[in-house]
Amino acid sequence: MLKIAIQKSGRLYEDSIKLLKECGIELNNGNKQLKAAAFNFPIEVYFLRDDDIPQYVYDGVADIGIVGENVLLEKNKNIDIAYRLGFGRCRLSIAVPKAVQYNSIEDLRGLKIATTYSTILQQYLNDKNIEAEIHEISGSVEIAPSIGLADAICDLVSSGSTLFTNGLKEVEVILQSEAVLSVNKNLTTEKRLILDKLLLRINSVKTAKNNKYILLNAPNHQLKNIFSLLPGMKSPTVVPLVEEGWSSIQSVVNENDFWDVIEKLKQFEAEGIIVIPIEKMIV
Ligand code: PRT
Ligand code: ZN
Repeated sequence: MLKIAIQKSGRLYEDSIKLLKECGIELNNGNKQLKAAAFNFPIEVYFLRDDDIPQYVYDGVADIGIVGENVLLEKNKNIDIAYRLGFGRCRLSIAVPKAVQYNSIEDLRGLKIATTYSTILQQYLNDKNIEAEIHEISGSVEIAPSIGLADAICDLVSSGSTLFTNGLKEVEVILQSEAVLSVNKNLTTEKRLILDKLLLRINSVKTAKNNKYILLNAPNHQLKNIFSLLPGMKSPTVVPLVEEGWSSIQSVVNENDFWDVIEKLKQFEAEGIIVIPIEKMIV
């Protein structure tokens, strides 16, 4: 049995549960209890505060945990990252009041910076050779400058609207973060095997999300051009159409190149282009 810790409630909860579901793992009960067993996979889910997850994984109370990389680095525990999960994206940044003139990191010298991320911030300032006073607080960091508690802040940012509404501007990005699957370093062979099975499922879900299945018709004289755009998993599937000189092509296209590829396909006389989401993809 593999024990996985996820956030009990908060920004990572929904996506963590969704990921387990997409991996075909069904839980017996909701997050009202501290833990829930899956009935179709040897895994037990612990619902915890995100700040506690690195310690639990480090101690082996949980074997693995889904947590923001920002929290993992702040807690500075010796645990591995097995997978970058691509949700809960944000950045840890330093911000100062809008009216303050800011030219370079040198301007932080001697300032008082409020944060809940003192470990990461201290490390960053050391690396940059900047001496500043770190004022650790437990929440509502963004109001610290306006109440005279600090000259600057270091906090998580996603849309930037919290900074904006508090009259602050982002001046340095310390870290780009996302949710990660963290793993205890001393898993037994049995647990490692379950983890490998889970990773195979996670990978197939994530790969599927990054790709689309594409079907189209094209005149045969354009096939070479079209193949150069659509490498597919091995190579594209081509089926002749009843109409002389035409073929139907099936392939897989990466989400990042998607619109680019579609535009070029049209230039190569492709017609009847159909795009279908992929549920799982094992390469
Ligand atoms: O109760 P528990 O301790 O488990 O939860 P929490 O309140 O400590 O954490 P939670 O749920 O707020 O965040 C969990 C994780 O989500 C964080 O550790 C990050 O990895 C990730 N994440 C992604 C964020 C954000 N985006 C985010 N925007 N965490 C916090 N914020 C906050 C930020 O602190 C600031 O107050 O949102 C505000 C800024 O957002 P914008 O959109 O206005 O820029
Ligand atoms: Zn927390």
